[in-house]
Amino acid sequence: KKISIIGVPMDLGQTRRGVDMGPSAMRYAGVIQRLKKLDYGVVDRGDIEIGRPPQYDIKNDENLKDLDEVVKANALLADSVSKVVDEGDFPLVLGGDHSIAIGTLAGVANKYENLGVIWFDAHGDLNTGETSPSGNIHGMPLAISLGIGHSRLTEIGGYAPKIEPENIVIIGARSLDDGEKELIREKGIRVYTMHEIDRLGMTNVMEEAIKHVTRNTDGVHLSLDLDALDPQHAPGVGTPVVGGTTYREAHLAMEMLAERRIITSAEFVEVNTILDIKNQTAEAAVGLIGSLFGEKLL
Ligand code: DIR
Ligand code: MN
Ligand code: MN
Ligand code: MN
Repeated sequence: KKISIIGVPMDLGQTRRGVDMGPSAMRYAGVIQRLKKLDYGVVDRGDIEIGRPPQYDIKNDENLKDLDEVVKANALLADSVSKVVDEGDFPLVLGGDHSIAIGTLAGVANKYENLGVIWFDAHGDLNTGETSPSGNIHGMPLAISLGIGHSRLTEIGGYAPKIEPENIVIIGARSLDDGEKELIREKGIRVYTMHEIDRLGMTNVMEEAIKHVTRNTDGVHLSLDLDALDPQHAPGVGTPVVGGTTYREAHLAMEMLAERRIITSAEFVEVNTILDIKNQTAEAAVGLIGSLFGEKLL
């Protein structure tokens, strides 16, 4: 199977500049060479165009910052991802802030009867304009994909919802807002917080998570926010939270996904090069991508 890479230099889903350079940073860290070495055919489809507001001044209607640009870019991304799937390639999306998961999922989910999702993140990304403390759309994509939130976002791709709550698992959470906790309880979303990772170990968490997302599904999307890792290993993220997964725990998770061959699309997001130290976070992302596609230590 060929891997098609799509870059999304999006930084308008939050307010810290620099995450727009994430796709360049991961390319510079050698993502394409790394995948070619694993004998994959790789096509780099370049970057999605992001509309820039004419002068930098953030619109915030309905507590949704830069909604117009986020909607436009995600509609383009959805089209592009949809074409990749139709051509039989594996879509690998490089971000950009996490608001781009809206477009990735819009492009993928209607190709499957029931799409499973593994959401690797310090956060739940389950806010709406009503519950968000920040108005940042990168804190909302999982809710949007469930069909919860502003209709201009939930209707991207022309259908809603993209996914069902019982087919989702969140791994690595340690910063959840009140509205997110409420939605998790109401919808019965499976969450492995850092507490469960400490307690059960990453091996058992992944065994259970894989069982959960494959129970009822015919494809599984991996959405990996680099802030799931501890800031020690991934300093270049906009919203670091202490107490995250170790470097090896994250790799183990990817290696287990590679063994089971369950992942049918993936995105790696929130690499912020301005906040990074010598491209360490982009390099960590590329290492994880290597493990996800079957790279072995020996
Ligand atoms: C916070 C941060 N929950 C918000 N979310 C982030 O703004 O909604 N998600 N950083 O990855
Ligand atoms: Mn996120
Ligand atoms: Mn579907
Ligand atoms: Mn996050």
